[in-house]
Amino acid sequence: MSYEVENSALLKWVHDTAAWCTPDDIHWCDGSDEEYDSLMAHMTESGMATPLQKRPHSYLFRSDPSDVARVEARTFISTPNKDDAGPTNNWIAPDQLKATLRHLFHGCMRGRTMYVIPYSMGPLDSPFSIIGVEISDSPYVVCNMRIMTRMGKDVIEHLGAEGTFYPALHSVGSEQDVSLASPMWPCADTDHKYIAHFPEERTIWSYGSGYGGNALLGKKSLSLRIASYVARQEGWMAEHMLILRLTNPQGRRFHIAAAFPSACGKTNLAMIEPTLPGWKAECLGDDIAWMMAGKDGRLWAINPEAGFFGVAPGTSYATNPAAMDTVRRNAIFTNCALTDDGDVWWEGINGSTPGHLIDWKGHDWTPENKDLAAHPNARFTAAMTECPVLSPDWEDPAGVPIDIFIFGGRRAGVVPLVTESIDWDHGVFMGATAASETTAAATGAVGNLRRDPFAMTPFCGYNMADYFQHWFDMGDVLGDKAPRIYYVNWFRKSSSGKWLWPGYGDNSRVLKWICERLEGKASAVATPIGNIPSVNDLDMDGLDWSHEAVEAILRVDAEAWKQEVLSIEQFFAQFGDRLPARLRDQLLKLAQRLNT
Ligand code: OXD
Ligand code: MN
Repeated sequence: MSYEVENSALLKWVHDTAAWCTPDDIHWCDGSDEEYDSLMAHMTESGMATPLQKRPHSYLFRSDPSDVARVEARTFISTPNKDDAGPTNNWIAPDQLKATLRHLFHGCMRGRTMYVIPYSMGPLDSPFSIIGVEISDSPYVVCNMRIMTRMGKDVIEHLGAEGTFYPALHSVGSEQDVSLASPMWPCADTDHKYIAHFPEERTIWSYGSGYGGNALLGKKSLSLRIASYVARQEGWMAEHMLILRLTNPQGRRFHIAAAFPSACGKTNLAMIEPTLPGWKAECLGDDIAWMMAGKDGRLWAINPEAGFFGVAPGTSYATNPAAMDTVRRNAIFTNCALTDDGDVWWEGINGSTPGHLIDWKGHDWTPENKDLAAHPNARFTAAMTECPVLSPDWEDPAGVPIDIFIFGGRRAGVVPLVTESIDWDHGVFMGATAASETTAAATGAVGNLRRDPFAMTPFCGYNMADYFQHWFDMGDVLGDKAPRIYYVNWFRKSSSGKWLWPGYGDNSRVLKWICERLEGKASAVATPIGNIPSVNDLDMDGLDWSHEAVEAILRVDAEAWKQEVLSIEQFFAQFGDRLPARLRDQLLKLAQRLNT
């Protein structure tokens, strides 16, 4: 240990865990460059990491082919009372789940090193921040946590003798001896993977997967599942949202927090390069926002993370130049393809397809090959500080004041490009009924429509009906200082299956309309589903677009929305009496507006 640990609760937990998991060694992480480099050197030696000749200080990893995404079916919210986890979460009683896991964790680190990873979500000096300690037997996890969080010695100093921390225990599982040269990290088979959360104890136990969302426990597990539970108790919000600062040509700033399901373009929007002249965007975060009412009554937000864990396929200099520049150096890549000259490659990176690659499974690949060279959920891990459009205020311990909430999803039909909520309650209804076609970010079928309220279905650490009520409660606290709420759909298609909207930098056209609505400058048309820009309200300068094409993307089809009402009714039914009356009321009002 390169530092003194005075915190007896931490020392005891580490001691007890070591006695139980029986690692060969214990390594207390200090978060230094030397530590990172030496772990990478070790993993390079064992064949697990491939240093990239073309990107300084960057490495490629490949997972086991079965360990490529979050496993929602194996993710549990273990509250003593099943109803407190609610119908959208998997539940096993804490005693039973712990008994199963006690058995699995027993001796699971034999032959391996146990890493103690102290980390802070949020800047150490922020009133928002939470200290966690993850114990893991994966050096890949250590290196990723170093990028994704503030990790190491400073956290231990901050914790001191008496400070409290959220414990998280992780093992890749498997009997496989990782000291043997292995090109992939080991993992357990699907039925023995458990991503277990005990919200009342603020504790996480994750077994059997080395993949990001299942293993980097500061991210989804602590900052969303556990934090959302704590946030409700303490009166703040933990949301699956990017944070973006937009400055208009007159120099007025708008702060936007936006929730989209996984792999629906949050990172692209967080790093948007507006195509509209004079508009400037700065990134503050691409995945998670913690928000509290400030002394001024407004809602203030921080991004608790220190890095990006983004989806690589589809990222290119055309779609997200800032992300491409973010990963030029000091990055970790997972399940991307490898070029012969030592660079990474993925579908949608643009440019010509190389004649030969090593695919994400480690096999030779040529363009005739029908399989994808990179896994569709291949990822990059990179520090926020590598991002060329990072806001200078990204670490402000007070956060930034949020003006606008945006919800959205991937919908080929029905949902127009942008809709403004009528009021807070209607905005909460929009968030609660958000729906999206599923992506490769989680295991399971891709392209199925599912309701994903507030993009929190996989991440809400308690009963979703109570979470809806929490949104109403926050609105009551914020009153007329509450952010305005919008719903967007960049993904609408024509009947022949063509995208109707160019997306990416041109999404700034929609953001401009939203900002001008806040300033009272832009007009809108009231429709049964909310306020929509008319064709002339959207700034389409510089785009060769017909009136009809803009109309098509803004169209509200009342008949299709009547079907939506039926589907929302079905979706709400699962929450029974726990569903807030204010949501039922909103559904009724929508039905009435559609029928008149
Ligand atoms: C993520 C996800 O990794 O949502 O951010 O899956
Ligand atoms: Mn996410």
